[in-house]
This record gives sequence, C-alpha cells and structure tokens, in this order.
Amino acid sequence: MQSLNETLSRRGIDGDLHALIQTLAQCAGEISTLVRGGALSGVLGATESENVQGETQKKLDVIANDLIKNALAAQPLVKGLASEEEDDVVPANAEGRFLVSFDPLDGSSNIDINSLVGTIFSVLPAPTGAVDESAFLQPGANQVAACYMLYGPATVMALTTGDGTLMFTLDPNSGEFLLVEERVRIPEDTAEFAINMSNQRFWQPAMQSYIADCLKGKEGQRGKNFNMRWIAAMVGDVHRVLSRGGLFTYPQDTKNPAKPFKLRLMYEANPMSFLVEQAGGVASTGYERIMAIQPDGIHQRVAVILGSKNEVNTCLGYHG
Ligand code: AFP
Repeated sequence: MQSLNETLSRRGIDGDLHALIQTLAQCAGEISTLVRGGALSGVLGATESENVQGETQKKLDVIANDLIKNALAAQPLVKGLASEEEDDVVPANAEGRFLVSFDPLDGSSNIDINSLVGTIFSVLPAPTGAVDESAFLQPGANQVAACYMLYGPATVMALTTGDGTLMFTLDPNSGEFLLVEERVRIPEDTAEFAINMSNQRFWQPAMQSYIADCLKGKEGQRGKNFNMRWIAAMVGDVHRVLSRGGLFTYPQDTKNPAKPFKLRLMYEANPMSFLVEQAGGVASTGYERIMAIQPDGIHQRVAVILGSKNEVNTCLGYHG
C-alpha cells in the first residue's frame, strides 16, 4: 500500500501543499497516540476554562490545539491559523502561502466515554498583506485542501486537494498513513439519516416534515424504511457517509434563539463539504451551497445538510 508521501508525489501535488499536508498528518499521528492512551495519557476530563464558543474545554481540546498550533507556527508555509479553541486568528510566518483553520478535537464531548473523536483541517490560500480575520473570510470554494482524521478503532484520514477524495489508514507500526481508497464515491441513494432527534420540536417545519416522512417508512410517501445513526462527532458521522452513504444534518433550530446554528462554517462545514462534494455528494444549508457562502466571521455557524446526492436533494425539496 502506498504511503501518503508516495501518493501525493505520484499525483503531482504542489510541493508546498504536499509538505503542509505531511505536517497535518504528523499532528494527527501524535493526537492519535494520546487518544489511544485514554486515561493512561492523562488527557481525559475537563479544564476550568471556556472557549470562545462558551463551551467548557476538555483537557484534550487544549492539548490537541496547542500541539497543532505549535506545529503550524513552526511550518514556514503557514501564514496564519484559526482554531475553534482560539478567540482570534493567530499570525504565523509572514512569507507563508497558506491559512489553516482547524477543529483540533471534534466531538470532544465523546472523549470521556471512549467514543469517536477527530480533527478537521481546512486550507486556504493566504492573500498578500497582514494576516487578520478578513484574510480568512474566503468562501469554501477557495479551499486548496481539506482533511479530517478520525480516531476510531483505526485512525483514518480523508483528504482532498480538489481532485477526488482519498482515504488513508494509519499504520500503527510505521506511523505512516497508507492509501486505502484513491477515489471515494458516496452512493447517490441511502436509507440512513443522522440527526440529533432530541431537537425535533425546535426544527423548522421543513426539516420536521422531511424526518417525519422518513420515519413513516415503507407505508409513507417515501416508500422505504430508514435507519438512524448519531455519533455526536461530525467526523464520525461524515466518515460513515463517505464509507456507505447517508444523510447527515445539523439543521437550524430555535432551541437557543441566540444560536440558531450549531456547526462552524470555517473549520467544520466547509472542509467537510469539500470532501463530500469531491466524493460525488451534496452539501447545503438547506437553501444554498455551503461552499458558496461568503463568511462574516471565523466562528460563524451554519446549518448543514450533506451526503448522498439524491437524498440530500429530496431533503432540499422540503425546504422549497
Ligand atoms: P463537541 O466538539 O463540542 O462535542 O461538538 C461536536 C459537534 O460540533 C459536531 O461534531 C457534532 O456533530 C455536534 O457537535 C453534536 O452536537 P450534539 O451534542 O447537539 O449532538
């Protein structure tokens, strides 16, 4: 099986982007080791601090964030970084070519129950001039690369640089990510959806109707039975969609009027949308293509409906 390095070379990936992707993979390898150690790594439990999202930070949120921040600051190709765990953008190297947004530990509420967690990266071209928030506020269509790493029974990485979505598995012996799928294709149809059902009463009518029709199954207008999954870690749910199809959504809700959306555009929705679209899927807010959104802040939140093309389009039909 070909290594990440051999695969990127064979595919003629730009040398600087190749080097940056290797830096991201190296970070993930280190985080994978910490996650695998669980309580023995001393990384479980919460800290006393809150992040800009108002969420209590888990120890591993902070450890993973600092690990990645230090690695990117030391990578001359990185001009600046933005993280779920950082209030503001962090300037890095003035001559850098890339901006990196990341969620260092997606699904961190799972870490203490030994369930799935991951890391998500989005890479944008760095514009000339100083690195401030405005430099990052580019539509997702500008991304030059996106990847996630899922720390599960195996540690896997999904990667796109705009020419398909590739899948790698970390070889625990060599520490190398090895290529297992050159061109992931999401099945166009599915009978599986992923949503946090506990918010049902807070959804918009369109989503309430769509899910209600799925739940009516064979006897309803959909004419087939559906299954449901919910991992509470976007990386885990999206990996299932890339692996066997499905529809994943975190829709708009009225649960907290001050926060109608849950998922962050820059370092969750955009990179996942890039990976899904490159695998033949669709990624929408319900009303527009996620990767077309002009961001207005690095921690902006959006609604997400993504996955199997025909099923997402059926769901979008309910949204008019
Ligand atoms: P945490 O990183 O705070 O656990 O949030 C994970 C997440 O942003 C996304 O990965 C999940 O799909 C979603 O939140 C889960 O939200 P619920 O906890 O409301 O199910």
